[in-house]
Amino acid sequence: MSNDLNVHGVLASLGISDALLPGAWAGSALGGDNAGVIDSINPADGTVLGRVALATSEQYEAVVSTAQAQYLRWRTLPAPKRGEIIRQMAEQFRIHKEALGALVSFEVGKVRSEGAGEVQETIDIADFAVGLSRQLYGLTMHSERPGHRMYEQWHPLGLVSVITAFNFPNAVWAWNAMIAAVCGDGVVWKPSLKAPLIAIATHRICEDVLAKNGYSGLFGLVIGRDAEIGERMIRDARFPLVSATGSTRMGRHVGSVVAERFGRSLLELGGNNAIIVTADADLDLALRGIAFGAVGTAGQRCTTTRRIYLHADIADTLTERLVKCYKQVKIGHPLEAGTLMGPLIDDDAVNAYEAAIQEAVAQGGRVLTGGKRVDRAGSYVEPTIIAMDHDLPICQHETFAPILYVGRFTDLDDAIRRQNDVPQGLSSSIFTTNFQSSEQFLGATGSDCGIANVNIGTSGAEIGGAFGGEKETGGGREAGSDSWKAYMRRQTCTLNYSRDLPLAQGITFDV
Ligand code: UN1
Repeated sequence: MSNDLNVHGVLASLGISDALLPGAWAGSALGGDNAGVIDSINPADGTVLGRVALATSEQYEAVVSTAQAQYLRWRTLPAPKRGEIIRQMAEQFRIHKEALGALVSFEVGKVRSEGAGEVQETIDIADFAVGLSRQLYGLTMHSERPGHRMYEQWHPLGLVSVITAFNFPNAVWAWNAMIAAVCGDGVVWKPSLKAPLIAIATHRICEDVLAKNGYSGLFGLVIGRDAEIGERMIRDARFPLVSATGSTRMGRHVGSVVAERFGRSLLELGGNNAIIVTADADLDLALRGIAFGAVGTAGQRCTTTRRIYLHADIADTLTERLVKCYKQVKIGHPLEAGTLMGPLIDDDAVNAYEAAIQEAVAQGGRVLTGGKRVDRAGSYVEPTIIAMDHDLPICQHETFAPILYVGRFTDLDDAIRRQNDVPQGLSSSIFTTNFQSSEQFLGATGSDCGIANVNIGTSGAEIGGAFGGEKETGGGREAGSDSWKAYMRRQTCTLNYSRDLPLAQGITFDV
Protein backbone atom coordinates (compact mmCIF):
# COMPACT_ATOMS: atom_id res chain seq x y z
CA MET A 1 0.00 0.00 0.00
CA SER A 2 1.29 3.46 -0.82
CA ASN A 3 0.17 6.64 0.90
CA ASP A 4 -3.45 5.90 0.13
CA LEU A 5 -5.60 7.56 2.77
CA ASN A 6 -8.79 6.24 1.27
CA VAL A 7 -10.50 3.59 3.38
CA HIS A 8 -11.66 1.62 0.36
CA GLY A 9 -8.07 1.38 -0.85
CA VAL A 10 -6.94 0.24 2.57
CA LEU A 11 -9.72 -2.35 2.80
CA ALA A 12 -9.05 -3.58 -0.74
CA SER A 13 -5.36 -4.01 -0.01
CA LEU A 14 -6.39 -6.20 2.93
CA GLY A 15 -8.66 -8.26 0.65
CA ILE A 16 -11.92 -6.87 2.05
CA SER A 17 -14.71 -5.58 -0.14
CA ASP A 18 -17.00 -2.88 1.19
CA ALA A 19 -20.18 -4.94 0.73
CA LEU A 20 -21.96 -6.56 3.70
CA LEU A 21 -19.30 -8.57 5.51
CA PRO A 22 -19.98 -11.83 7.32
CA GLY A 23 -19.49 -11.81 11.10
CA ALA A 24 -18.85 -15.53 11.55
CA TRP A 25 -15.63 -17.11 10.33
CA ALA A 26 -14.87 -20.79 10.86
CA GLY A 27 -11.68 -20.32 8.91
CA SER A 28 -13.52 -18.97 5.90
CA ALA A 29 -16.69 -16.92 6.17
CA LEU A 30 -20.01 -18.55 7.01
CA GLY A 31 -22.93 -17.39 4.91
CA GLY A 32 -26.65 -17.72 5.55
CA ASP A 33 -28.70 -15.91 8.17
CA ASN A 34 -27.55 -13.17 10.42
CA ALA A 35 -28.53 -11.86 13.83
CA GLY A 36 -28.78 -8.27 12.61
CA VAL A 37 -26.40 -5.91 10.86
CA ILE A 38 -24.07 -3.33 12.39
CA ASP A 39 -22.22 -0.43 10.85
CA SER A 40 -18.57 0.21 11.44
CA ILE A 41 -18.31 3.95 12.02
CA ASN A 42 -15.30 6.18 11.49
CA PRO A 43 -15.09 8.22 14.71
CA ALA A 44 -13.23 10.99 12.87
CA ASP A 45 -16.24 11.99 10.78
CA GLY A 46 -19.15 9.66 11.55
CA THR A 47 -19.11 8.03 8.11
CA VAL A 48 -19.89 4.35 7.65
CA LEU A 49 -16.76 2.33 6.84
CA GLY A 50 -18.47 -0.98 6.32
CA ARG A 51 -21.39 -3.17 7.35
CA VAL A 52 -21.12 -6.46 9.19
CA ALA A 53 -23.70 -9.24 9.60
CA LEU A 54 -23.77 -10.43 13.21
CA ALA A 55 -23.20 -14.11 13.94
CA THR A 56 -26.18 -16.34 14.76
CA SER A 57 -26.01 -19.03 17.44
CA GLU A 58 -25.86 -21.72 14.72
CA GLN A 59 -22.87 -19.98 13.17
CA TYR A 60 -21.26 -19.65 16.61
CA GLU A 61 -21.66 -23.40 17.00
CA ALA A 62 -19.99 -24.05 13.63
CA VAL A 63 -17.07 -21.74 14.46
CA VAL A 64 -16.44 -23.36 17.85
CA SER A 65 -16.74 -26.93 16.61
CA THR A 66 -14.38 -26.25 13.69
CA ALA A 67 -11.81 -24.71 16.04
CA GLN A 68 -12.23 -27.65 18.42
CA ALA A 69 -11.64 -30.20 15.65
CA GLN A 70 -8.54 -28.37 14.46
CA TYR A 71 -7.26 -27.98 18.02
CA LEU A 72 -7.30 -31.77 18.44
CA ARG A 73 -4.84 -32.01 15.52
CA TRP A 74 -2.85 -28.87 16.31
CA ARG A 75 -2.04 -29.97 19.87
CA THR A 76 -0.15 -32.98 18.51
CA LEU A 77 2.05 -30.82 16.26
CA PRO A 78 5.41 -30.29 18.00
CA ALA A 79 5.68 -26.82 19.51
CA PRO A 80 8.66 -25.75 17.31
CA LYS A 81 6.57 -26.65 14.24
CA ARG A 82 3.71 -24.57 15.61
CA GLY A 83 6.29 -21.82 16.05
CA GLU A 84 7.22 -22.04 12.38
CA ILE A 85 3.59 -21.42 11.38
CA ILE A 86 3.42 -18.45 13.74
CA ARG A 87 6.61 -17.14 12.12
CA GLN A 88 4.74 -17.12 8.81
CA MET A 89 1.95 -15.08 10.45
CA ALA A 90 4.52 -12.58 11.76
CA GLU A 91 5.80 -12.22 8.20
CA GLN A 92 2.30 -11.50 6.90
CA PHE A 93 1.72 -8.91 9.60
CA ARG A 94 4.96 -7.24 8.53
CA ILE A 95 3.72 -7.15 4.94
CA HIS A 96 0.34 -5.74 5.96
CA LYS A 97 1.56 -3.46 8.74
CA GLU A 98 0.90 -0.18 7.00
CA ALA A 99 -2.56 -1.09 5.73
CA LEU A 100 -3.67 -2.70 8.97
CA GLY A 101 -2.29 0.25 10.93
CA ALA A 102 -4.23 2.64 8.71
CA LEU A 103 -7.39 0.59 9.24
CA VAL A 104 -6.85 0.92 13.01
CA SER A 105 -6.73 4.69 12.44
CA PHE A 106 -9.90 4.67 10.36
CA GLU A 107 -11.96 2.42 12.59
CA VAL A 108 -10.93 3.50 16.11
CA GLY A 109 -9.32 6.88 15.47
CA LYS A 110 -5.73 6.25 16.52
CA VAL A 111 -3.15 8.56 15.01
CA ARG A 112 -1.08 7.01 12.28
CA SER A 113 2.04 6.14 14.29
CA GLU A 114 -0.07 4.60 17.04
CA GLY A 115 -2.06 2.53 14.53
CA ALA A 116 1.19 1.23 13.06
CA GLY A 117 2.63 0.84 16.57
CA GLU A 118 -0.25 -1.39 17.49
CA VAL A 119 0.44 -3.72 14.55
CA GLN A 120 4.11 -3.66 15.57
CA GLU A 121 3.03 -5.04 18.96
CA THR A 122 1.35 -7.87 17.09
CA ILE A 123 4.53 -8.58 15.12
CA ASP A 124 6.56 -8.46 18.32
CA ILE A 125 4.36 -10.90 20.21
CA ALA A 126 4.33 -13.25 17.21
CA ASP A 127 8.15 -13.18 17.17
CA PHE A 128 8.15 -13.74 20.92
CA ALA A 129 5.87 -16.77 20.44
CA VAL A 130 8.23 -18.19 17.81
CA GLY A 131 11.09 -18.05 20.29
CA LEU A 132 8.89 -19.49 22.98
CA SER A 133 8.11 -22.47 20.77
CA ARG A 134 11.43 -23.98 21.87
CA GLN A 135 11.21 -22.77 25.46
CA LEU A 136 8.00 -24.07 26.99
CA TYR A 137 10.10 -25.31 29.86
CA GLY A 138 9.00 -27.32 32.87
CA LEU A 139 11.01 -27.84 36.06
CA THR A 140 12.60 -31.00 37.41
CA MET A 141 12.55 -31.68 41.14
CA HIS A 142 14.55 -34.01 43.32
CA SER A 143 12.29 -36.74 44.59
CA GLU A 144 12.48 -37.59 48.29
CA ARG A 145 12.24 -41.28 47.33
CA PRO A 146 15.20 -43.31 46.04
CA GLY A 147 15.03 -44.44 42.41
CA HIS A 148 12.39 -41.86 41.55
CA ARG A 149 12.36 -39.01 39.14
CA MET A 150 10.02 -36.06 39.39
CA TYR A 151 9.31 -33.33 36.89
CA GLU A 152 6.57 -31.14 35.53
CA GLN A 153 5.46 -30.69 31.97
CA TRP A 154 3.08 -28.38 30.18
CA HIS A 155 0.37 -29.58 27.82
CA PRO A 156 -2.00 -27.66 25.55
CA LEU A 157 -5.10 -26.50 27.41
CA GLY A 158 -7.84 -26.54 24.76
CA LEU A 159 -9.82 -23.74 23.16
CA VAL A 160 -9.28 -20.20 24.39
CA SER A 161 -11.96 -17.58 23.97
CA VAL A 162 -10.59 -14.10 23.49
CA ILE A 163 -12.89 -11.12 24.11
CA THR A 164 -11.35 -7.79 23.14
CA ALA A 165 -12.15 -4.10 23.52
CA PHE A 166 -12.14 -1.42 20.82
CA ASN A 167 -8.99 0.37 21.97
CA PHE A 168 -6.43 -2.27 21.01
CA PRO A 169 -8.42 -4.03 18.32
CA ASN A 170 -5.46 -5.92 16.86
CA ALA A 171 -2.66 -6.24 19.44
CA VAL A 172 -4.59 -7.47 22.47
CA TRP A 173 -6.02 -10.30 20.38
CA ALA A 174 -2.50 -11.11 19.20
CA TRP A 175 -1.09 -11.19 22.74
CA ASN A 176 -3.57 -13.94 23.43
CA ALA A 177 -3.80 -15.74 20.11
CA MET A 178 -0.07 -15.98 19.34
CA ILE A 179 0.73 -17.28 22.82
CA ALA A 180 -2.29 -19.63 22.89
CA ALA A 181 -1.34 -21.01 19.47
CA VAL A 182 2.26 -21.72 20.37
CA CYS A 183 0.99 -23.45 23.48
CA GLY A 184 -1.05 -25.78 21.24
CA ASP A 185 -4.48 -24.23 21.80
CA GLY A 186 -7.22 -23.14 19.40
CA VAL A 187 -8.69 -19.64 19.64
CA VAL A 188 -12.15 -18.17 19.11
CA TRP A 189 -12.28 -14.39 19.05
CA LYS A 190 -15.17 -12.12 19.92
CA PRO A 191 -14.02 -8.58 19.08
CA SER A 192 -15.62 -5.28 20.02
CA LEU A 193 -18.58 -4.32 17.83
CA LYS A 194 -16.81 -0.96 17.44
CA ALA A 195 -13.88 -2.55 15.58
CA PRO A 196 -15.23 -5.40 13.44
CA LEU A 197 -13.31 -4.59 10.24
CA ILE A 198 -9.91 -4.81 11.93
CA ALA A 199 -10.96 -8.15 13.39
CA ILE A 200 -11.98 -9.48 9.97
CA ALA A 201 -8.77 -8.24 8.33
CA THR A 202 -6.64 -9.71 11.13
CA HIS A 203 -8.50 -13.00 11.02
CA ARG A 204 -8.03 -13.31 7.26
CA ILE A 205 -4.29 -12.70 7.48
CA CYS A 206 -3.86 -15.54 9.97
CA GLU A 207 -6.40 -17.81 8.31
CA ASP A 208 -4.48 -17.69 5.01
CA VAL A 209 -1.39 -18.95 6.80
CA LEU A 210 -3.31 -21.57 8.78
CA ALA A 211 -5.09 -22.84 5.64
CA LYS A 212 -1.80 -23.14 3.72
CA ASN A 213 -0.47 -25.27 6.54
CA GLY A 214 -3.59 -27.43 6.81
CA TYR A 215 -5.15 -25.91 9.94
CA SER A 216 -7.95 -23.79 8.53
CA GLY A 217 -10.32 -22.71 11.28
CA LEU A 218 -7.96 -23.21 14.24
CA PHE A 219 -8.64 -19.50 14.77
CA GLY A 220 -12.35 -18.68 14.67
CA LEU A 221 -14.05 -15.29 14.67
CA VAL A 222 -17.55 -14.48 15.90
CA ILE A 223 -18.79 -10.94 15.74
CA GLY A 224 -21.89 -10.73 17.87
CA ARG A 225 -23.61 -9.04 20.76
CA ASP A 226 -22.51 -9.55 24.37
CA ALA A 227 -25.97 -10.60 25.47
CA GLU A 228 -26.16 -13.35 22.87
CA ILE A 229 -22.76 -14.51 21.62
CA GLY A 230 -20.76 -13.26 24.62
CA GLU A 231 -23.00 -14.99 27.17
CA ARG A 232 -22.98 -18.21 25.16
CA MET A 233 -19.21 -18.08 24.96
CA ILE A 234 -18.43 -17.52 28.62
CA ARG A 235 -20.78 -20.35 29.63
CA ASP A 236 -19.38 -22.74 27.02
CA ALA A 237 -17.36 -25.48 28.77
CA ARG A 238 -15.35 -26.07 25.59
CA PHE A 239 -13.38 -22.99 26.64
CA PRO A 240 -11.20 -23.89 29.63
CA LEU A 241 -9.81 -20.34 29.43
CA VAL A 242 -11.64 -17.10 28.75
CA SER A 243 -9.37 -14.10 28.26
CA ALA A 244 -11.33 -10.86 28.42
CA THR A 245 -10.33 -7.21 28.15
CA GLY A 246 -12.76 -4.43 29.01
CA SER A 247 -14.53 -2.74 31.87
CA THR A 248 -14.48 -3.88 35.48
CA ARG A 249 -18.24 -4.39 35.29
CA MET A 250 -17.86 -6.76 32.33
CA GLY A 251 -14.94 -8.58 33.99
CA ARG A 252 -16.82 -9.11 37.24
CA HIS A 253 -19.59 -10.85 35.31
CA VAL A 254 -17.24 -12.90 33.09
CA GLY A 255 -15.09 -13.93 36.06
CA SER A 256 -18.00 -15.16 38.13
CA VAL A 257 -19.70 -17.06 35.28
CA VAL A 258 -16.45 -18.76 34.23
CA ALA A 259 -15.51 -19.58 37.85
CA GLU A 260 -18.87 -21.22 38.40
CA ARG A 261 -18.07 -23.81 35.74
CA PHE A 262 -14.47 -24.14 37.05
CA GLY A 263 -13.01 -22.51 33.97
CA ARG A 264 -10.14 -20.07 34.20
CA SER A 265 -10.40 -16.46 33.30
CA LEU A 266 -7.67 -14.03 32.43
CA LEU A 267 -9.01 -10.56 33.03
CA GLU A 268 -7.47 -7.29 31.90
CA LEU A 269 -9.85 -4.63 33.13
CA GLY A 270 -9.84 -0.98 34.07
CA GLY A 271 -6.78 1.04 34.94
CA ASN A 272 -6.52 4.25 36.94
CA ASN A 273 -2.87 4.95 36.61
CA ALA A 274 -0.87 7.63 38.39
CA ILE A 275 2.53 9.24 37.98
CA ILE A 276 4.42 10.66 40.94
CA VAL A 277 6.99 13.39 40.24
CA THR A 278 9.50 14.11 43.02
CA ALA A 279 11.23 17.43 43.62
CA ASP A 280 14.53 16.18 42.11
CA ALA A 281 12.96 14.73 38.94
CA ASP A 282 14.12 15.57 35.43
CA LEU A 283 11.12 17.72 34.50
CA ASP A 284 11.72 17.47 30.74
CA LEU A 285 11.35 13.71 30.94
CA ALA A 286 8.38 13.97 33.29
CA LEU A 287 6.61 16.40 30.97
CA ARG A 288 6.94 14.10 27.97
CA GLY A 289 6.06 10.99 29.94
CA ILE A 290 2.92 12.58 31.35
CA ALA A 291 1.83 14.10 28.03
CA PHE A 292 2.14 10.83 26.11
CA GLY A 293 0.56 8.85 28.95
CA ALA A 294 -2.42 11.18 29.37
CA VAL A 295 -3.07 12.42 25.82
CA GLY A 296 -1.84 9.48 23.70
CA THR A 297 -4.66 7.41 22.13
CA ALA A 298 -6.95 10.25 23.32
CA GLY A 299 -6.78 8.82 26.84
CA GLN A 300 -8.31 5.53 25.72
CA ARG A 301 -5.65 3.07 26.87
CA CYS A 302 -6.12 1.01 29.96
CA THR A 303 -2.60 2.24 30.79
CA THR A 304 -3.48 5.94 30.27
CA THR A 305 -2.17 8.33 32.93
CA ARG A 306 -5.25 9.62 34.74
CA ARG A 307 -3.72 11.18 37.88
CA ILE A 308 -0.44 12.89 38.67
CA TYR A 309 0.99 13.75 42.07
CA LEU A 310 3.58 16.52 41.92
CA HIS A 311 5.93 17.51 44.71
CA ALA A 312 4.97 20.98 45.97
CA ASP A 313 8.44 22.38 45.07
CA ILE A 314 7.97 21.70 41.34
CA ALA A 315 4.16 21.52 41.09
CA ASP A 316 3.58 25.06 39.78
CA THR A 317 6.40 24.93 37.22
CA LEU A 318 5.46 21.53 35.87
CA THR A 319 1.73 22.26 35.81
CA GLU A 320 2.36 25.45 33.90
CA ARG A 321 4.53 23.62 31.37
CA LEU A 322 1.93 20.89 31.01
CA VAL A 323 -0.87 23.37 30.36
CA LYS A 324 1.27 25.04 27.70
CA CYS A 325 2.06 21.69 26.11
CA TYR A 326 -1.63 20.65 26.15
CA LYS A 327 -2.60 23.84 24.33
CA GLN A 328 -0.17 22.91 21.55
CA VAL A 329 -1.45 19.36 21.05
CA LYS A 330 -2.67 19.16 17.49
CA ILE A 331 -6.13 17.61 17.49
CA GLY A 332 -7.34 16.39 14.14
CA HIS A 333 -7.90 13.63 11.65
CA PRO A 334 -5.87 10.65 12.80
CA LEU A 335 -4.24 10.15 9.41
CA GLU A 336 -3.27 13.77 8.89
CA ALA A 337 0.45 14.41 9.31
CA GLY A 338 1.26 16.09 12.61
CA THR A 339 -1.93 15.07 14.43
CA LEU A 340 -1.19 14.04 17.99
CA MET A 341 -4.71 13.37 19.17
CA GLY A 342 -7.57 11.90 17.19
CA PRO A 343 -11.23 11.54 18.18
CA LEU A 344 -12.79 9.50 20.96
CA ILE A 345 -14.40 6.28 19.80
CA ASP A 346 -17.98 7.65 19.68
CA ASP A 347 -20.40 10.20 21.07
CA ASP A 348 -21.16 8.07 24.15
CA ALA A 349 -17.49 8.50 25.04
CA VAL A 350 -17.81 12.26 24.53
CA ASN A 351 -20.82 12.31 26.85
CA ALA A 352 -18.90 10.35 29.50
CA TYR A 353 -16.02 12.86 29.16
CA GLU A 354 -18.35 15.83 29.62
CA ALA A 355 -20.16 14.23 32.55
CA ALA A 356 -16.86 13.42 34.32
CA ILE A 357 -15.62 17.02 33.96
CA GLN A 358 -18.90 18.37 35.29
CA GLU A 359 -18.71 16.05 38.27
CA ALA A 360 -15.06 16.90 38.94
CA VAL A 361 -15.89 20.61 38.97
CA ALA A 362 -18.87 20.01 41.28
CA GLN A 363 -16.47 18.17 43.61
CA GLY A 364 -14.05 21.10 43.73
CA GLY A 365 -11.78 20.42 40.74
CA ARG A 366 -10.52 23.39 38.67
CA VAL A 367 -10.21 23.00 34.90
CA LEU A 368 -6.80 24.41 33.92
CA THR A 369 -7.08 23.66 30.21
CA GLY A 370 -9.48 21.87 27.90
CA GLY A 371 -12.83 20.70 29.21
CA LYS A 372 -14.91 20.93 26.06
CA ARG A 373 -16.00 19.03 23.01
CA VAL A 374 -14.30 20.29 19.86
CA ASP A 375 -16.71 21.98 17.50
CA ARG A 376 -16.28 19.88 14.36
CA ALA A 377 -17.72 16.69 12.88
CA GLY A 378 -16.55 13.52 14.64
CA SER A 379 -16.16 12.67 18.34
CA TYR A 380 -13.37 15.11 19.22
CA VAL A 381 -12.67 16.55 22.65
CA GLU A 382 -9.98 18.76 24.17
CA PRO A 383 -7.35 17.12 26.36
CA THR A 384 -8.10 18.33 29.85
CA ILE A 385 -6.18 19.05 33.03
CA ILE A 386 -8.04 19.40 36.31
CA ALA A 387 -6.29 20.64 39.44
CA MET A 388 -7.43 19.33 42.80
CA ASP A 389 -6.60 20.37 46.37
CA HIS A 390 -7.63 16.94 47.67
CA ASP A 391 -8.29 13.68 45.82
CA LEU A 392 -11.75 13.98 44.29
CA PRO A 393 -14.26 11.11 44.57
CA ILE A 394 -14.31 10.96 40.73
CA CYS A 395 -10.61 10.00 40.81
CA GLN A 396 -11.72 6.57 41.98
CA HIS A 397 -13.24 5.90 38.56
CA GLU A 398 -11.77 5.29 35.14
CA THR A 399 -13.22 7.64 32.51
CA PHE A 400 -11.97 6.49 29.12
CA ALA A 401 -11.02 9.98 27.92
CA PRO A 402 -8.09 12.44 28.11
CA ILE A 403 -8.77 13.89 31.56
CA LEU A 404 -5.80 14.32 33.89
CA TYR A 405 -6.21 15.12 37.59
CA VAL A 406 -3.31 16.96 39.24
CA GLY A 407 -2.63 16.80 42.96
CA ARG A 408 0.39 17.86 44.99
CA PHE A 409 2.32 16.31 47.86
CA THR A 410 5.20 16.99 50.22
CA ASP A 411 5.81 13.53 51.61
CA LEU A 412 6.51 10.57 49.25
CA ASP A 413 4.76 8.09 51.58
CA ASP A 414 1.63 10.16 51.21
CA ALA A 415 1.93 10.30 47.39
CA ILE A 416 2.36 6.52 47.17
CA ARG A 417 -0.58 5.97 49.51
CA ARG A 418 -2.79 8.21 47.33
CA GLN A 419 -1.60 6.54 44.17
CA ASN A 420 -2.59 3.15 45.58
CA ASP A 421 -5.85 4.40 47.05
CA VAL A 422 -8.07 3.45 44.08
CA PRO A 423 -9.85 0.17 43.30
CA GLN A 424 -7.75 -0.47 40.16
CA GLY A 425 -4.11 -1.57 40.03
CA LEU A 426 -2.70 -1.67 36.50
CA SER A 427 0.17 0.75 35.88
CA SER A 428 2.15 3.34 37.82
CA SER A 429 5.26 5.48 37.48
CA ILE A 430 7.61 7.68 39.41
CA PHE A 431 9.86 10.35 37.92
CA THR A 432 12.82 10.82 40.21
CA THR A 433 16.60 10.98 40.16
CA ASN A 434 16.78 9.85 43.76
CA PHE A 435 17.74 6.20 44.23
CA GLN A 436 15.97 5.91 47.56
CA SER A 437 12.71 7.32 46.20
CA SER A 438 12.72 4.97 43.24
CA GLU A 439 13.49 1.94 45.43
CA GLN A 440 10.77 2.98 47.88
CA PHE A 441 8.32 3.16 44.98
CA LEU A 442 9.35 -0.28 43.66
CA GLY A 443 9.52 -1.92 47.10
CA ALA A 444 6.92 -4.10 48.77
CA THR A 445 5.27 -1.09 50.42
CA GLY A 446 5.47 0.98 47.22
CA SER A 447 3.26 0.81 44.17
CA ASP A 448 0.59 -1.92 44.38
CA CYS A 449 0.17 -2.12 40.58
CA GLY A 450 1.03 -4.88 38.13
CA ILE A 451 3.33 -2.43 36.33
CA ALA A 452 5.68 -0.01 38.10
CA ASN A 453 7.99 2.23 36.05
CA VAL A 454 10.76 4.67 36.86
CA ASN A 455 11.36 7.68 34.61
CA ILE A 456 8.96 6.45 31.91
CA GLY A 457 5.20 6.95 31.76
CA THR A 458 2.43 4.50 32.61
CA SER A 459 1.54 3.48 29.05
CA GLY A 460 3.35 1.90 26.14
CA ALA A 461 4.51 -1.28 27.87
CA GLU A 462 6.74 -3.64 25.89
CA ILE A 463 5.38 -7.11 25.08
CA GLY A 464 8.37 -8.89 26.66
CA GLY A 465 7.04 -8.36 30.18
CA ALA A 466 3.89 -9.84 31.70
CA PHE A 467 1.09 -7.33 31.19
CA GLY A 468 -1.76 -6.94 33.65
CA GLY A 469 -2.75 -5.59 37.02
CA GLU A 470 -4.02 -6.19 40.52
CA LYS A 471 -7.27 -5.50 42.38
CA GLU A 472 -10.17 -4.56 40.09
CA THR A 473 -7.87 -4.68 37.07
CA GLY A 474 -8.51 -8.39 37.35
CA GLY A 475 -5.19 -10.07 38.19
CA GLY A 476 -4.51 -11.57 34.74
CA ARG A 477 -1.14 -11.50 33.00
CA GLU A 478 -0.82 -11.53 29.22
CA ALA A 479 1.97 -11.22 26.63
CA GLY A 480 5.58 -11.86 27.70
CA SER A 481 7.56 -13.37 30.57
CA ASP A 482 5.88 -16.60 31.72
CA SER A 483 2.32 -15.49 30.91
CA TRP A 484 2.17 -18.49 28.55
CA LYS A 485 1.58 -20.71 31.58
CA ALA A 486 -2.04 -19.51 31.75
CA TYR A 487 -2.60 -21.04 28.31
CA MET A 488 -1.35 -24.52 29.21
CA ARG A 489 -2.13 -27.19 31.77
CA ARG A 490 0.60 -28.22 34.15
CA GLN A 491 1.23 -31.86 34.89
CA THR A 492 3.46 -33.10 37.71
CA CYS A 493 4.96 -36.49 36.89
CA THR A 494 6.72 -38.88 39.28
CA LEU A 495 8.45 -41.98 37.83
CA ASN A 496 9.63 -44.91 39.89
CA TYR A 497 12.54 -46.77 38.27
CA SER A 498 13.44 -48.73 41.44
CA ARG A 499 12.19 -52.20 42.40
CA ASP A 500 10.57 -50.92 45.60
CA LEU A 501 7.51 -48.89 46.32
CA PRO A 502 8.57 -46.43 49.01
CA LEU A 503 5.83 -44.02 50.04
CA ALA A 504 6.35 -40.31 50.44
CA GLN A 505 6.32 -38.70 53.88
CA GLY A 506 7.90 -41.91 55.32
CA ILE A 507 4.56 -43.70 55.51
CA THR A 508 4.64 -47.50 55.72
CA PHE A 509 1.75 -49.55 54.40
CA ASP A 510 2.81 -53.20 54.25
CA VAL A 511 0.22 -55.45 52.67
C1 UN1 B 1 -4.81 -1.64 26.62
O1 UN1 B 1 -5.02 -0.44 26.66
O2 UN1 B 1 -5.76 -2.45 26.74
O3 UN1 B 1 1.02 -0.56 27.49
C2 UN1 B 1 -3.49 -2.24 26.32
C3 UN1 B 1 0.32 -0.09 26.60
C4 UN1 B 1 0.02 -0.97 25.41
C5 UN1 B 1 -1.13 -1.87 25.66
C6 UN1 B 1 -2.36 -1.25 26.25
N1 UN1 B 1 1.18 -1.77 25.12
O4 UN1 B 1 -0.11 1.04 26.64
